[in-house]
Amino acid sequence: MMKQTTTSALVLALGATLTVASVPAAAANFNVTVKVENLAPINSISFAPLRLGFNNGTFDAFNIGQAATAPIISVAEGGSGSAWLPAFAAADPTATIGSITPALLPGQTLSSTFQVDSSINRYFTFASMVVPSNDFFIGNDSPTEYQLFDNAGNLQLSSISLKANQIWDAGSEVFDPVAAAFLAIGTNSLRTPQNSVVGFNFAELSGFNGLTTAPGYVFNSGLTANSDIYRISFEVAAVPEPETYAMMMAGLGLVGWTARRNRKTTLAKN
Ligand SMILES: [Ca+2]
Ligand SMILES: [Ca+2]
Repeated sequence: MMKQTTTSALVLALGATLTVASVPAAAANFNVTVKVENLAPINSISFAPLRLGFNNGTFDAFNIGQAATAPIISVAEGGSGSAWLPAFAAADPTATIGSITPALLPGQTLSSTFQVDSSINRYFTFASMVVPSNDFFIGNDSPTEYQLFDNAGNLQLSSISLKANQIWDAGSEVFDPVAAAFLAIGTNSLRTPQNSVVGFNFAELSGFNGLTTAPGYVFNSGLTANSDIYRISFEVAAVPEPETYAMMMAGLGLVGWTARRNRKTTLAKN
């Protein structure tokens, strides 16, 4: 951040010519703006903050048909990702990992920008709790399902769209409104182990119909298998690379030398 501030000041001081040089044609680093939209019907599901990572395609937090791991349970049962985020960082230390907060109610949109080296972090992995629920979430089962950047490092995927039939039940906590997150009557810390496996399930959400949510709306699922529920969109902008800083520093030196020479010339004339 400090470096960027200094560079911006340099660019301003040096003027338009060097500003052009600050956008290399073959930049490997991007500022990626991620926009998330809750497309579910009014009064239907909301989403906890999105947990995400631009990565090398090796972190895999869950598998369909298998018991949920602690990392994916930390997303599915509480929304925090308190085990998912550190497990991701441990498995893939060079990944860019973060969150888009706060929760996303039906019809709402949020966005956030992340700096990504597209030459090493070509894949996008995400997870978010679906609420109200006991243990429902959205996320990619295969870590290589969404390749954002091609082998040359250029963006090749502009958005990910999800439908209701892509909602997961972690299989870790039984359905129970009084132990569900996001309901006025629910105590999220309560849980009864389900001892099942991860599988698709959106139908069970209608069991919460008619109950008041924490933000105050009365829940009505309104979902069918093909209902649009969520969209993640990507936009990229180049970030100045180290060589660019070097060019600008060299440019500054040149300006200084020119200024000194002009001053000497002026002094000589006087
Ligand atoms: Ca998997
Ligand atoms: Ca469950």
